[in-house]
Amino acid sequence: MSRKPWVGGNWKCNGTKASVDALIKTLNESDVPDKTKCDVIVAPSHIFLTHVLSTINPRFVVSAQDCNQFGNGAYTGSHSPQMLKDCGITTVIIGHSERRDVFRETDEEIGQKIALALKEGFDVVPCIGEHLAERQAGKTNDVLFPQMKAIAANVKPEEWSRVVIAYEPVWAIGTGVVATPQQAQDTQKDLREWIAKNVSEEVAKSVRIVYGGSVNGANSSELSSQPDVDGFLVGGASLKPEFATIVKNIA
Ligand code: G2H
Repeated sequence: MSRKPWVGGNWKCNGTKASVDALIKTLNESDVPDKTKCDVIVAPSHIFLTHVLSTINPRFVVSAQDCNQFGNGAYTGSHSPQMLKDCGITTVIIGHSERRDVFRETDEEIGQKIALALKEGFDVVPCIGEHLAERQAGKTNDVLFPQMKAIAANVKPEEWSRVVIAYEPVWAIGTGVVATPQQAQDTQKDLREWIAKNVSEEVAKSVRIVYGGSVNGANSSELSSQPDVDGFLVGGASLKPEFATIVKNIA
């Protein structure tokens, strides 16, 4: 694989001050390969972002799990990219399926968030994924390609180097049902072909597409052997010491 592996830990809405400190200690003491071998990000809840940033080894990049599409102003409860940047955050996950399904975010809003975050200089991690019924109906690409279109419409040619696409089938998220390596490979190959056709061959070759959905220390090795799987977005297992195993399995 010519692209540098990328592994993200999405801590979601989890943690206490004590458990976050314990997790940081575990990561700081882990022997994950250095930044030249693999990009590793951790995405705590917004409330812990500055604490994590000031205590974690700078080998790890600290990411937000979301940002708003408006900037600063009268937007109660939200966090602007400008505010996150001022706090030292450089990466943001956008359009996770929980944002889409629980918070009813649309492709249009997700596109606006991507555009603003990129404009503010962030690395962005847009997420896409199909539901089980959609996969079973053979409509996976009918769902993923419009999601990709909404993302691509908001990325300028020179910004693609700051984009990592996370493919997360919704049926695999937090369920313990992981996509088979072949399912992940086939889908991510289709996504790369879509990018080649609709963005450019160059971006298709260089952009990293990572898989998310019940990744753990045991299944990550085989998944990472697939040519179009450039890494992982990890939820549940990123709260455990096995996160380091997942990184080591792909780096
Ligand atoms: C998918 C993933 C992290 P989990 O949401 O983004 O979570 O690994 O718990 O399925």
